[in-house]
This record gives sequence, C-alpha cells and structure tokens, in this order.
Amino acid sequence: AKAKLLSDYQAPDFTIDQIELTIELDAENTKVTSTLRVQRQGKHDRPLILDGEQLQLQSLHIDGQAVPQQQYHQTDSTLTISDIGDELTVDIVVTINPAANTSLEGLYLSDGAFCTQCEAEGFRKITYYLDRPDVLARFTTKIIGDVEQFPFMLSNGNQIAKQQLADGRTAVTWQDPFPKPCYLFALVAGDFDLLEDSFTTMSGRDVCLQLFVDKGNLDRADYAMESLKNSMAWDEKVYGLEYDLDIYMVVAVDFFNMGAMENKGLNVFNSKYVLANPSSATDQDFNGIESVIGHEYFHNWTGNRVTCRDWFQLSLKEGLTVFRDQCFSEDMTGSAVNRIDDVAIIRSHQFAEDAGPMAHPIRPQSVIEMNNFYTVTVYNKGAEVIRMMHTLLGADGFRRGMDLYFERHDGQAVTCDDFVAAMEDANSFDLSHFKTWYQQAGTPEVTVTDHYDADSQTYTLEFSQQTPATADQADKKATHVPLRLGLYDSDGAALPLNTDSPLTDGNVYSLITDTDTLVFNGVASHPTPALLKGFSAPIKLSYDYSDEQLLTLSQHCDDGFTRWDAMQTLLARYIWGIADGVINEVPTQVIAGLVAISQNQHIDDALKARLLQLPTVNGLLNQREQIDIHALLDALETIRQQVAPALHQTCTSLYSELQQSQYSLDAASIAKRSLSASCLSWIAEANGQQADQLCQSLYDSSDNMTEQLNALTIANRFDLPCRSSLMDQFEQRWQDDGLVMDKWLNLQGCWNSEQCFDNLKTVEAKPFFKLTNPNRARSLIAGFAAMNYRYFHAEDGSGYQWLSQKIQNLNSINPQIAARLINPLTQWRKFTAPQSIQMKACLEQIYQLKDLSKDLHEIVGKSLE
Ligand code: BAL
Ligand code: ZN
Repeated sequence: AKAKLLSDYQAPDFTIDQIELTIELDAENTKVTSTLRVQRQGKHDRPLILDGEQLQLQSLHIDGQAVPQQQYHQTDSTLTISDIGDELTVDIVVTINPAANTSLEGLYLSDGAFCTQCEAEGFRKITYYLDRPDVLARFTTKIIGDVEQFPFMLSNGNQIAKQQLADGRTAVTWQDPFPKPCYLFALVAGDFDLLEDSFTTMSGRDVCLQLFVDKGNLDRADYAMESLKNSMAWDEKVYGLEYDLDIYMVVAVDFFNMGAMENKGLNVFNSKYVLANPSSATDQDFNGIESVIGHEYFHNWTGNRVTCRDWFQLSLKEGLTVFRDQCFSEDMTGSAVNRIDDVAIIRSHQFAEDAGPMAHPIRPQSVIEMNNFYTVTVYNKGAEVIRMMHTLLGADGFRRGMDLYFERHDGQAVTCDDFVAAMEDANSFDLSHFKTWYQQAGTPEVTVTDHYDADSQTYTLEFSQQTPATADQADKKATHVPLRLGLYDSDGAALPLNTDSPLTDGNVYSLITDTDTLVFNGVASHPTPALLKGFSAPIKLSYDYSDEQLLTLSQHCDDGFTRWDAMQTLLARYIWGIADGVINEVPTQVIAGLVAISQNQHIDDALKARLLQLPTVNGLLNQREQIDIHALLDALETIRQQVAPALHQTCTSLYSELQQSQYSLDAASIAKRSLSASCLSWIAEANGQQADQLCQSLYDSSDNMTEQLNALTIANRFDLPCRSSLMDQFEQRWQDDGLVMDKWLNLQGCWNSEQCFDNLKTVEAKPFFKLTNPNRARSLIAGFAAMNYRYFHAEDGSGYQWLSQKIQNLNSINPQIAARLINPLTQWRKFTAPQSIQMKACLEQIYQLKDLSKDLHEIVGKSLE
C-alpha cells in the first residue's frame, strides 16, 4: 500500500450535497440504495471516482438511465464513472454482508444489533461514495427491517416518517438537517432498553436525551445520562455552545473498536463507556464514562459543526476535544490529580510513540492506514498543544479565539492552520513559531542550569532546548515552549518573581530559541526552581536538583503536578541507580520523605495516593535507551522492599482510618478509596500475611467494585494466598457479564506468577473470552503484553511468541485491534539482547504473513526499518 501525503492534498473534483439512503436490513445480504446529488467542482473533465470496498454492485444509474458497462470501471476500492455532466443524480444499489464483517468498520452486527462505525473510512464499506471529510452532504436515511426484531431503527437527525410496508416490514426515515461528511453517518437497529431524559438549552429549547442499552442494563445507565447533561451545561457555560438538534441519542454496544463515536445526533458507544453502577464498575470506570460522554458531546461543535478538511488534520478535532474533555473533568471533580493522570499518559505512552518507529507530529505528514493515526500523539499530545495555546493566551483570550473560529468556520471542513489563525487573529498574538508543534514529531528536551549571585541578589536560569531526531524526521528546529515557573525558598515558600524579561499571566516564560537566559532580581538566597508547573509543555525537562530540593518541592510546592513530579524524579533516580548497580540502597532521607508525605495531614487524599506511588515501568522505559528490563524490574522490587517497612505502620493506620461505612461517588470518597489502595499495596509489600487478610476481608465486606477490584489487584500483584479463591468467586458472580469479566481477564493477563503464562491457555478457552470482541481481546492480551513485564519479557521468548500468535489471528479478524495490540513488540529497540532480538524475530515472522492487513503492514514495516 502506498502512503498518502499531506502535501498532496487536493480539493475534491466533485462534491455531493445530498444523499438519500435506503438500507434494507438483512444479516448476510443488506441492500443499500443511494441517490447522490453530485456536482462537478471547477472546470475539468476528470471522471467521478467513488470509494467503495467489499461491496457487490447491483445497479448503477445516472439521471435515471442505466450506466452502460463501458462507462464505468470497478476496482477493489473504487468505482470510476466517466463521460458525465457537471450536475447529475447517481443511483447506486449495492449489497453487503454485515454478519461477515468482523473488522467492525462499516455496517456490522454487535450481538444481533446492527450498528455502524464510519470514521475514518468505513462508509465506503456501506456504499460507493466520496469518502472524504471535505465532502459535506445532507443525509436522509430510510431503514427497512422487521420491527419485532428491531424495535429501534435509528439514524442521524430527526425521525420524519415511519411506515408499515406491504410485505410486513417497517420503514423508518431519518433526516439530518446539518450537512456532514459521511464519517459522521450512523445507523443502529436493535432491541434495547431505553433511558430517556431531557435538557433545556440556554436559549430555552428542550432536547430529548435517549440512552439505549442492552436489555436488562437500565440500572447501569444513570451515570452516563447525568454526565451528558453536565457536558451540555458545561459547554454552554464555558464556551457558550448550545446543542443544535431536538434529539441526542447514545447507543451502547458490546463490539466496538474505539471508545465511542460522535456521529451527529447518534453517538455509538463502546458499552464500557456507558454502563456502570457501583457494584459493577470502579471509580476509574465512572471517570472514564464522564470523560468519554463529555468528549463525544463536545465533538458536536469541535468536530461536527466544524470538521476536518482531510484526515491529516485529525488533531484539529481530537486534540481540541480531548483538551475540552480534560477541562470538563477537572471542573467536575475539582481535583488537581486529573492533571497528574493526564501527564502520566503522555509520559508513559506518548513519549514512547515519539521515540518509536511510528513517531509522527500531531498533524502527520504521511499516512498509509488512517486507522493507525488515532494515536496518543494526535489525541493527547494534540490536547497538550491546545493547552499550551490556552496557557499563552489565557482563558479569556482562548475563548475569543474559539468564538472567532466558529464565526469563521461553522459548517466548514478546515485545517489546523485555520484554528491557529483564529487564535492569533482574535488575540493579535503571533503563533507562527509555535506552529512547529504541528510539524515536528519528537519530545523536546529542555535543559536548565542556574547560577545564584549573592552580592547582586540575582538568580539566573540558563535554558537550552533540543529535540532528538525521530524515525520520521532527522532535523529539528527549536520550538515555542511555555514554561510556568516558580521559585521557592528552603522552607518551600513561594518567592515573588522579579524579572525584566516578559512573563505572561501565571508566570509563564516562553523559551523560543535554542538557548536563552532569564535573570531574577531581589532574590535573597539560592532558591529552588519549579520549571514546568502544571506540566506547561509536553517536554522532558532536566535540571540537576539535589535530593533536598526535590523533597522540598514534593512536600511544599503550591502546584500538585510539581509535587508529584519531584517525588517521581527522586524515586526514579534511585531506581536507576540500583538497576545500574551504582548503589544498593535508597538513602534514608528519601524514605523519610515518603513517610513524611504519608503522615502529612495537609495533603489531600487523592494527591497523597499519587505521591506514594512509584514511577511506572512504562514511564521509566521512556527515560533511557537500551534497557535491561529484568534489571529494571529487579530494581523496582528492591526499592519497594526497602521503602515498605518504613511506610508499613502509617499505611496500616491510614488504611483503617480510610475505611468508609457507606459507598459514595463524590470526589472525597473516591480519593479515600484511591489512597486506601496505595496503602494496601505498601502493606502487601511489607507483610503478605496481613495483606492477605485485608484483601480477603475487603473483598468479602465491600459492596462496590472499586474496593473489590482493589483487593483483587493487590492479591494478584503479590500473588497472595487468597488470590485463587477471590478470582473464582469473581468468576462465579460475573461470568455472564463480559464487560465485568474484562477486569478478571486483565488480572489473569498481569498475574505476577510463574503460572501466568500456562494459565493464559485456560483463560482463552473460557466461554466469555472472544477474540472477536475488542474489549475481551484487549483486556487479556494487553494485560499480559503491556502490563505483565516480567512474564511478557520471559527469557525464553515465549511471551513474545504468544502475542505474535494472537496478532496473527487478529490480522484477519480485526486489523485495527491487531495493529493496536502489537505495540509492545514494536518497542523492541528499547531493550537489550536477547529480548530485542526475539521481539524483532516475531515482527519479521508477522511481516511475512500472506494476507497481512494494511494496518499491520504499516506498523510492522516501520518497526523493522
Ligand atoms: N472520533 C473517534 C472517536 C473519538 O475520538 O471521539
Ligand atoms: Zn474524539
């Protein structure tokens, strides 16, 4: 397959401004009739080339006349029609086989219900069309089916007709008044339970809200509905953006590749991001629902009303919408730890992508399979780039930019440049240099040195920046890095920042050149600097902190992220020291620092839970090259064993203080459960027998999934004696509920036991495990390959071969999921031999597959380059 280049973009030769679809549902033989109103764009005599894959063409008419065979030509991905006029009506009839569609792209069956996924290029599996986001049409969709089997037949917009047909079938017609690209088309037909509610918009319009869930799941739908109403209110309050249709539907399905999809007026969701009640879902699940419901709702403006010109611009809508959902979640929970959790994703996953074979800028320049670019770079780094603009312009300036963006571009398909131009023009702020973030892959590294002059009471910071070469680009330019600064005295008190250099609101300094110097005046003693407060840029920052300075920041800094970051930096320093064999022991003052945090009553529980966590393996892997994974895992083990005895007593008493008699989902209660899990894990490290009892009794006495899963997770991680019976009890209780069993599958995958690998075969044979279901596949496979470092990286290479086999199976079932789950193998260059050699050999084997999908071909090919 050939790469498409951003630089080759050309406006479409034809547009379609209206489409009438009739879809006659049949599991194996669905008939799709479409009537397209087509117009030539500009003066040219090129043919009309429609996209289409896996379609059986039944008939083709132009302006009512059958098109003779010599006038059209089919390939496996196109239908070309020549010798046509400037304005024409094209009637196309195709048949498709939804039951055979395991790729879950286009029209497919999810447990008996029909549903669609069209982004990015799935509509071409439904009918021939100009499947590109800059062709916007008004859709009218008639769905014909058996109403007994499919009481709900849904599509975008408003239902305008429902008729009983002579043959007993029912036809339901929907019309979407907003022109849209076909990636936002959706159809759902099935039997569901329905939760209804309403929302009155700021202009007083009533919107009907409908949430469709599998039969029997209504008791798990309330939180999603609440989150939807909160999202609608939030977007009005923060951005003045109101919902624009009279109905908003959300359907939860079990078979879904992504988290959810923002189809106009008819979101289709992975049931993981809808269904939750306290007994079946964890606090983290509830958070995920709030953020994904928010995310898809926010897309109605940032994505649907203003969409992307081409798929290279994906971050236009995704980076912006992730930023919006992050802010929404922060406002809902009012907690500083949201930021820490967002940063942890960047550091553990995005930095790895930047350093790996698939490195790409947030606006990629070259794509083989678009599905491979729904990445943590486009989404989460994209959100960081939007956040930096927010930081530079301030909340009011950012809002002015958003207002101008909608004023200029409502109803259009635009580019990231258009977005940045609106931000610039609304604020008279030059972002031309800042736009490097859209062009360059890679994680900028900023190094800071300092100098204190007691005589003049000046404190000087010297900055330099450099971005290492990435797989896709060798040469890098300096970029615009906003650094939110703070200076602290030895007690951790914040000092005023007096400098002649310009700092924007909130003490933000812009590093623009390769090197720069910043001088502070009136500084009474050598301060401790905080250089990246709130993680104001997605960079790696290095400054040679002393242990004491890091301890001071972690104890006292007024920024939650900086506190956490200081502790992580300090711990990572000693983990690497031990892994390298340079030291054997963590210094007592570091251990004392952790103990002090555990005993500090002024730190809120949620932050304390994060401060007491060791750096993650993934995060550590991104700090070095050529890693001996087993030495690193051993070092983590050592540090845990050295720290645990000191934390044991405080954690034991904290743990008992934190027990709650009643379950509640407010932020304070969630924080208590989170800290309680951190404490339990330190207790388990110090005293397995005590932890065994605590896990057993927590599991037995608790009425909520969060605590039960905390108990199970710790039993699983420390392979406690109670593990096996708790896992059995869990299976007994939930075996008929795939969504809940995902938690169990994930635990089996990351079981910290020598038996884990052999056990995988038993688990795969369970009736609730289905490789065809992305949630099931992900839970087990990623649980093992992305979370169980010790056994995935087993010396004999068995872990790699197991993953390789799963990928080969998934290659033909669901290429998108195969391409996501192969990720751990693509990181082979990170590791020393023999791991790197074994991992590479697995990739080479996969690359030889005869029917290798485009998705895997791109990723594996780049990994081996
Ligand atoms: N647009 C794909 C799913 C999402 O990001 O909302
Ligand atoms: Zn999105």
